[in-house]
Amino acid sequence: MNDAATAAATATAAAVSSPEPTRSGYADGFARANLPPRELWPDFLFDLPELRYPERLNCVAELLDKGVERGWGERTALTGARETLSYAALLARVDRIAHVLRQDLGLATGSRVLLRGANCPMMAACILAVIKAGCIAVPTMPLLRARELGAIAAKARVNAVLCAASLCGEIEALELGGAPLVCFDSEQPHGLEARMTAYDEPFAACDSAADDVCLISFTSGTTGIPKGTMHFHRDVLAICDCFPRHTLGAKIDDVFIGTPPLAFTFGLGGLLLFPLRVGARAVLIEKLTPETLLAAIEQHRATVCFTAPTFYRQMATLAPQFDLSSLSRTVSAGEALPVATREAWQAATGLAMIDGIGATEMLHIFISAAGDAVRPGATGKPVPGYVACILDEAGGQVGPGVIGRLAVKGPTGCRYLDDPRQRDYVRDGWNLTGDAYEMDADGYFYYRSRLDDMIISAGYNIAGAEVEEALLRHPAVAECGVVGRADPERGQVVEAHVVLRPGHAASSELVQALQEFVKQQIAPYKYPRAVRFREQLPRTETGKLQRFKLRADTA
Ligand code: 3UK
Repeated sequence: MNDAATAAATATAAAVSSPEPTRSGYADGFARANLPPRELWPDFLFDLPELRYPERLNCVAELLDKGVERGWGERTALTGARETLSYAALLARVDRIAHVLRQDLGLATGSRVLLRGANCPMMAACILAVIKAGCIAVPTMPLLRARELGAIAAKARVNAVLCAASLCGEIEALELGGAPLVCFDSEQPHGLEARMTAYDEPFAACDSAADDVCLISFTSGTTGIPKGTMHFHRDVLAICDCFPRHTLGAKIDDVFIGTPPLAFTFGLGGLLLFPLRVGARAVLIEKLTPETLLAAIEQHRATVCFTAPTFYRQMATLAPQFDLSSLSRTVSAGEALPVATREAWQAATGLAMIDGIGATEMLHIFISAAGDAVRPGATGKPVPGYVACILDEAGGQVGPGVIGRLAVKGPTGCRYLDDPRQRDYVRDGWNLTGDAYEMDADGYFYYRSRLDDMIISAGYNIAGAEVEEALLRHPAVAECGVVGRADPERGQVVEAHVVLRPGHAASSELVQALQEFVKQQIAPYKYPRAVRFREQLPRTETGKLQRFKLRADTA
């Protein structure tokens, strides 16, 4: 290659991976200024042609305005408990809210807007409007209290808050440094709906850069100070063009439903962004239980469901009472999917579960498998667009059959907002999720445990999930969580916390029966030396078991 050709090739490569930031479309430079230093970024991969986005990009204009231009205006975009919005109606609403943000509240582009609300069309419209207006969405979960909200508002230096009227109490208790609070679902004279009536013009989307931050999502971490993960306009489209396109096979006539909050990126993608990308419909309902989710699937003839493994386990028992014939794909994420749960769900519905591991840092799912590619016990293979491997303590890649740290890269990756923990999550360009995984010779990835949850007992490494798997096969066990408890002799002992199914009573005979049952299935040294019965297990709003609470409970 001559020099000119080499230079041209380099220039093309540079444009694809955009190592230098482009001209920001924002007046307020807070987000860019607080990105981690370049050398601490993960590598980004844009090998797939569908991931090469233009330099100027507003992801909401791409998802919504383009959808209407494509002729989807009359199609249903969102169905809530009280209202249904077509694509055209959603666009009109988003534009009105965007006018309120920029004109009425006078927010500069690049401002951070904290959002608080349960899953419903209005919450969805607010998130989209913030991003279309060139502001940065900071969605928060309904169960968060003033102290947690205060930490998030301070870290992201929020300039305004949009909050569902029913959840305003916790926000009013905050010191927001003058940032306006506007309530929606409200009849107040200064509420969002009242302010929106002043505007019915279309809103021209902010001319943002593909690498301008549009979303700061705080990790649902069970401990420590929350970490804000920063995502670009291009990242939002990249998640739509990877898992839903290649693994899920999202289609225009799909009806998406599920439980994860829109403030959790699992829900934001699965219940809003993915359906919009293909012109499909999303059903957004708050406070779902296993029963009401099943009823809603039947009522709305949902085709795609997103929820956590424990929800599927409870739904499997109830499924025969409902007509679920519309469902064709069900996605489980947030926690490891036990084989017993996969089997119970498949027996009840005939559906092979699509397990997928995602992370707030990665924005969405990056290892998964669907249909004939499913291998029970494995999460799956890297979703097209991503690569993954297993690393040892020293950072070297290990081969099949060796447990190590899961490492991944792709079009999305970790960029914490001003946080020293960036160095822990990203090493040598790889994103380290904090999970212990193992690969097989065919390239399938198997979850073993969280790295910091590995139980070490009398010199053996024991993955709690494996013991949970075994216990879940017992007919008396509804749910369980297995942790290591400090022990003077063995370092740690395996301790099982068990919720019984109705009709079973706690007894020392049952403890022994469960211990024997585990020994029959897996290496006997892994059996739970302690078994405790509980009414329920402590979980986060995102469906994750709070193991630290089990360990702390010495009662
Ligand atoms: C665990 C899984 C085994 C794993 C998430 C889908 O869960 C999400 O994001 P979080 O930041 O947590 C990430 C951690 O959760 N995990 C998630 N899925 C699985 N473990 N099997 C799975 N299928 O420890 C991971 O590191 O809360 C999930 C989409 C978006 C998300 N943010």
